[in-house]
Amino acid sequence: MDTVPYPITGEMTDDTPLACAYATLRQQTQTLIAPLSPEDMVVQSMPDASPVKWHLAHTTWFFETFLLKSLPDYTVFAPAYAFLFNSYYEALGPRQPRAQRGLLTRPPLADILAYRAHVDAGMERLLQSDLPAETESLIRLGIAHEEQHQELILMDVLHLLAQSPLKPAYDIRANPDAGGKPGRFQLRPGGLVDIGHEGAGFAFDNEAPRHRTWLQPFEISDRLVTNGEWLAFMQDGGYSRPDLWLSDGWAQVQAQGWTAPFYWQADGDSWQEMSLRGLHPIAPDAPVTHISYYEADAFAHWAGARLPTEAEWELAASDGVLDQKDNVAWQWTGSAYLPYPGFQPGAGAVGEYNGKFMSGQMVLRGGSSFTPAGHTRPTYRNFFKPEQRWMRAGVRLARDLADRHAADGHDAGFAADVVRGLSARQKSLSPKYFYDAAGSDLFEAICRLEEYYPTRTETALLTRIAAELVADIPADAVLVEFGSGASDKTRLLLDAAPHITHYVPIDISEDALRHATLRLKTAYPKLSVTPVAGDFTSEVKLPSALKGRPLVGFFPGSTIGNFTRAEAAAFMRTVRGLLGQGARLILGADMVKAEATLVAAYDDALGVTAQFNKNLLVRINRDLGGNFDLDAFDHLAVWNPDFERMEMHLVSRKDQIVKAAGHAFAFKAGERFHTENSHKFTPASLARLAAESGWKIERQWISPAPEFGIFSLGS
Ligand code: SAH
Ligand code: AVI
Repeated sequence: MDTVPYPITGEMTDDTPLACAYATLRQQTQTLIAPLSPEDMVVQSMPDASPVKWHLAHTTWFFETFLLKSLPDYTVFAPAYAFLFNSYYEALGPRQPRAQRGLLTRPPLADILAYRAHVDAGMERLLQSDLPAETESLIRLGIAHEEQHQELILMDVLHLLAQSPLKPAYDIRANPDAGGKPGRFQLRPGGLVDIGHEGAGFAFDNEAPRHRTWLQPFEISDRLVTNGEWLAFMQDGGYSRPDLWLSDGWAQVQAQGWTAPFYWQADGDSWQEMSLRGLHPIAPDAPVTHISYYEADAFAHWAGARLPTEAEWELAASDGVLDQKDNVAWQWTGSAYLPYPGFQPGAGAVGEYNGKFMSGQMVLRGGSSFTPAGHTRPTYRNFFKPEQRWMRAGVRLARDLADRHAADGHDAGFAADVVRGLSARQKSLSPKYFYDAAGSDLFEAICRLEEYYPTRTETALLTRIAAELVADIPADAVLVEFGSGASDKTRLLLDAAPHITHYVPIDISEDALRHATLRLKTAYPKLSVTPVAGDFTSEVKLPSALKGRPLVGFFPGSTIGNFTRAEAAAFMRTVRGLLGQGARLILGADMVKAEATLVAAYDDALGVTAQFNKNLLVRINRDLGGNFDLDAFDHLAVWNPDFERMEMHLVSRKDQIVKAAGHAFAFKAGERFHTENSHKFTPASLARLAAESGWKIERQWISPAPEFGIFSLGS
């Protein structure tokens, strides 16, 4: 049999002439069933799914009933079909019970195809006449209705084929879902916004009226949750921890024995997934699909986030900040499916289309790879029961701003520090504020720069000495990392010391921490990872479950250089107290070297470091209502020989007044806003620092130029 690719291309719009739209629609349905055998089209695999033959007849019945039946020149094809193919319209009389649609072996498929041709002929005649607007809208509704059934056909066929031990493909050429880019939470200011459909184009009745609603500021992920992330959730006991689940969801987990998404199937230690292409290994970067609302909600809870409301989703979609908006999977929202204020269902039997389902269901937004092209829109409200899983549903995360503040643990102080820092004679701010989500990404980009030698040099050194470095780490040790960022260097230690069983990354950047944790959990399934989000200069508490285990501190990257000498000593004392008597600390510190090498590392040719520096202004503008003009400041990197440190500044290009955090600050032309120190060390200055803070240098390794040092300290 010839197969055809899906989804159906040849997008139809509101401007497509009606007769053409109708003919295209009906042809597209025929195309969709081409890969199926007559047997495939009769079976009903569960009460929620209908046989394809029934879909073919029901969509035809819709046009016959609502448009043709009352016309003088139309003959009803078969009066019995009114009972067989009515779906749920009470006003149109009794019908075949939904769960028994699969018992309709008669009429045979050939009769249904003849029924379609008969109705198509009637519709063609109707479409040739001059139609009142009301009839045109009913035809548009019939078209949108059959498009919905085109998606249902794919959902139901997938469910049917998944029941077969042969796991057959509907179409081996069906497109796999592409993985997204790493993804980021997009901050949306919210406020008084309008949502819902308005205007001339087609929309279902449930999308109107457009109305005003209030949104607190929020953050929404620009991509969908991936299979890899879902795997991490599962490995962290996602399906066995009642604390993550809604009560009804937990009841479903137990009653249905859920341990993975609907179409996942264990294959030894890994997982396979049934799709329209048949059974295949899951792709970690592809979005997770076929999960219930309950699972989506539990995942969000586990990830320290929540599902977006439908209004948040619609606003973000209209603002163009969402990737994978409508081409992979419908996205569960946290909104119950309810009428909008002022909602009026259509008159007559079609009034039953949407309105009567407004209880006990949740809204999904977007569209999926099963949705016909052009069918959906940003105001579209799909809805399903929270336990249903056979639809192509996925997850997009959202967060309250308050969560982010609480998790970062420093935002309450951000405004105060900015006001204090910009009010001082020498304007300055702690470099810890560089690391919002964008700042963390920019830092990672810096690490890949030709001129930024520290990352490359330290990584090479760690690789070379890893075995010696971990030689005396005891079994069952806990590795505690300060300023862990992407946790890339950590892997060198973990690979050399598989007997490290616990890892505690501490970082102020909640986004960096979340990404690193997910990646590490996937790469080291046996490692227990307990991230701690917060400022390591304030009081850090280690997870109490780890008490009594041997602790090893890890502080790479020369982040120690970002403290002043006094702060560095105080920090090292705090770390000693935290790790306890007998602990070890592996410290990475950049060494003093030629000024030209240093300046180039902090003022790269591509301007990435300048962007990192200016991101501080972006952050003040966004989080503190600032109005910094990025073009009115220059990035400056200078070597300060007196303090043996690189300094970063933002230099005002002109006299200007800038507002932030409800205050106004004056900048003179040429005035410097000091944003970072990066102290460089010598063996002697590091020995002094260790001695001042109660540590002993037990071993040290210093790379050949560009010199970078690794110090193994004991207490
Ligand atoms: N260790 C990594 C990352 C170094 S970048 C490496 O060597 O490549 C510095 C990291 O420290 C960033 O991830 C930043 O978010 C974090 N950081 C900076 N100041 C911090 C603070 N006060 N508390 C906790 N983390 C901080
Ligand atoms: C994180 N820290 C050690 C980096 C440094 O080199 O001081 C941050 C950085 N600033 C500019 N480039 C990189």
